[in-house]
Amino acid sequence: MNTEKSKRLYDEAIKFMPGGVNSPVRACRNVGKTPLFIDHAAGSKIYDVDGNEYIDYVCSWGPNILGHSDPEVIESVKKACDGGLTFGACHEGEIELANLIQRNMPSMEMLRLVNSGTEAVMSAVRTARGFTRRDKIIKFEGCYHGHSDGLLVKAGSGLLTNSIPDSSGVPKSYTDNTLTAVYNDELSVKKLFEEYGADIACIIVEPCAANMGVVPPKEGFLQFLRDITNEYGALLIFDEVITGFRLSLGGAQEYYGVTSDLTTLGKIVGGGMPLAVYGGKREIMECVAPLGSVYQAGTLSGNPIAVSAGIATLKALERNKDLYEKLDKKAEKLAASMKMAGLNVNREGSLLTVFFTDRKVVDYETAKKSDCKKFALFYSYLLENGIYSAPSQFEAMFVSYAHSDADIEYTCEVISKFELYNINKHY
Ligand code: KE4
Repeated sequence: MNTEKSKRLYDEAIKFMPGGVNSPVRACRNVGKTPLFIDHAAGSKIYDVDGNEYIDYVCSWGPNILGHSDPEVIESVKKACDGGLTFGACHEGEIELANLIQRNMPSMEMLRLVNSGTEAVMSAVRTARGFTRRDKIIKFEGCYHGHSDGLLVKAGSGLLTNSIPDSSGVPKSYTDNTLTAVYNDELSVKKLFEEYGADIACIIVEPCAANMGVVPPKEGFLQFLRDITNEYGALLIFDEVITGFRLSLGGAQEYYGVTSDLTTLGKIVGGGMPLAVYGGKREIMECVAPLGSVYQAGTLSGNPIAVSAGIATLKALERNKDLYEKLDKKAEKLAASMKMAGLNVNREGSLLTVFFTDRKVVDYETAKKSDCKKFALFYSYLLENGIYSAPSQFEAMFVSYAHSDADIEYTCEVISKFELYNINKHY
């Protein structure tokens, strides 16, 4: 692949932005590459500035479940732009989007639109603390909930990728109230409740972890979290920024049959625009200003352009009744080809990760055992064959509705040869 223009642009970008990027995991440092600069994307394809075409399994880290540049979403955004970009005031679209969210995720009896998953999680945790009048929270090692100070503890995604599990610049006092447990390990949670039970405001969890790579919850784990939070009067927050509208129309809570007190959404719900949501039980959300004393605000929250993209996306998901079944079949085909090639893959719905460790990956410790150098080979091999995937062992591959059978078959064929590639070229 000729990527000369990307390289030239990267040399410019690093003069302005740390690592030349606006989000660390895009930097491709840990796969020994410099990032591609993308010119445009449509459907399942993404095109770099050198004119190379790739089948895209990053999907902008999840939002593009319909594929890139979905005509209805684009049309909806264009139409909304004609009416003005932002009012800083109420508009009807907010009600329409809230209704679309609530009728698919009924546990979100009351909700607030914000601008990023980080903001949604930060606000949900503050609301849980305000409602319970308790300070401590439990998160799980390897789960990533955005970059608000109190959650940058043994976090996944870019922190795991760059081996900085706890960010500098966060005063110890900001994380003193953040307790960490082991994902899929009920005993580690029980011990924290036995020691701190009365002071734990909430558990926040990715109901299917996808920021240490994809690590599904073991049978009964989510119900256990539901039961123990009920027992101690703590709230259960499902961070569904990735799983919301990804695993099903009702998110992970419908998919696994366990309902949280508060839920955060992002990515898909904004249709590719900066929009996220937190919400849950009415009595909890009534603590949020202006009704209650938990303060949260945002200049561009619920702006008409992002809202129009969210509405168009959720309407499309509701209309395409076969979408989730089709996504599941496509992802299953990919997973099967990975297993045939001797690869260790975790899959949940249309989320997949190939791990380069012989052991089953069930938590942060087993995920960290993965050989990131081998992952980098896999990443480069896919890229050289026109397949664009996340440049990190600790992220997910996303399948979209736009991935055709031909895309999937081609990808399976490329993966099937990886074993040979490994043997012939690198081992
Ligand atoms: P944002 O602030 O990036 O919109 O959302 C933060 C967030 C919260 N919760 C979960 C479960 C998330 O996965 C995320 C963000 N995900 C990462 C990728 N795994 C975003 C990509 C990036 O950081 O560049």
